[in-house]
Amino acid sequence: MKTEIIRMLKETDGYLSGQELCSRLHVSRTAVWKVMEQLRGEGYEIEAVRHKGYRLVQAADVLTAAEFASFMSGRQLGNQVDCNEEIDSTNNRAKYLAEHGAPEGTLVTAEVQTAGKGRRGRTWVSPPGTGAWFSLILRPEILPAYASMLTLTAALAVAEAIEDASGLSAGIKWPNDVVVSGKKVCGILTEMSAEPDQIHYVVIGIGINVNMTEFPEEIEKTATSLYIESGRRIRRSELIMSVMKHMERWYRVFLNTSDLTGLKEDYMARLVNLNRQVTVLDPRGEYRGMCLGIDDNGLLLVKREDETMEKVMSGEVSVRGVYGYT
Ligand code: BT5
Repeated sequence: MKTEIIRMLKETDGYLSGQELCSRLHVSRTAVWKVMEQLRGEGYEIEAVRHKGYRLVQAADVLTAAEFASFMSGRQLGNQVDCNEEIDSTNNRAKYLAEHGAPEGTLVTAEVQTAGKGRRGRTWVSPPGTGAWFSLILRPEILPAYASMLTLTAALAVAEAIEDASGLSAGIKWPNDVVVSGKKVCGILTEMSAEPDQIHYVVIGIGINVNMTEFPEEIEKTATSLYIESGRRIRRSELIMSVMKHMERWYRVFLNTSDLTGLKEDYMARLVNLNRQVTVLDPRGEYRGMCLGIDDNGLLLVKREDETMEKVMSGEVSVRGVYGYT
């Protein structure tokens, strides 16, 4: 009933009469009033006027199952949500749920992560209440070798969702960073369980700096948040569900061909490395070159200074701009 009430309040322009709520939900006025009190307690600003009814002044910035469900309309991704207050890492929780049969589309969120993970053992800074730290379980019927392309697919979905929610223009630093004004606003960590020819599940972990006002010293120069860039606070649940919406679209496009043919153009349009000098931090030897985009499999095309072409795989290397982070 809570979800229904949130949804009805959001859909109504003006006041929603108590009478209508009671008859649509088949419950008493007292029951409706109790839910309204509960929602107020969670931070929803709801106005109640005699003879008019209830009006949602402002939804709360909460990550609850009812709030997420109020956005759903027949979509697959995000149709089941596991909301956590404090957790080591939403990726770990998602992997646990996937091992125990959680279906494709299950979304795991947390207010705070105590051991947020980046790639290759790095740390992801995930303070309480201000970021969107979440993981999505997918079970694609593709070869395991193709799974890394899902990171690029997710980066595109996140960039679009950020633009929708904040109006900021969001670029992508290959393969897994979303950047605003040259700084990292989101990182993506894809993990998978598979046999040589079959995927059991893929977990896509996404961390977006939403309402943070400051960062620890070690990332201060390279990290930013949507709030810092736009001056506006953004409701995290809305942003996360927007990522689900965009991801749903691009995931289908990806599955059609099992490669990036259908989304390469949109990805490249946001690629901040494009036509720029990059340094490829290859463990076998660092080199410089000009970034010419990505191929259909998401490999980065780099023309070395001696004119030879390299196809860079995301698992092996990091790419840096020659003059800084991007
Ligand atoms: C990433 O790794 O960018 C992947 C981050 C994925 C985080 C999400 S949150 C939900 C889910 N659960 C998890 O445990 N993880 C995922 P990488 O490309 O390795 O970048 C890590 C580097 O980014 C660090 O070494 C820092 O330099 C920097 N960094 C750490 N926290 C940051 C933050 N909040 N914002 C910007 N940069 C950060």
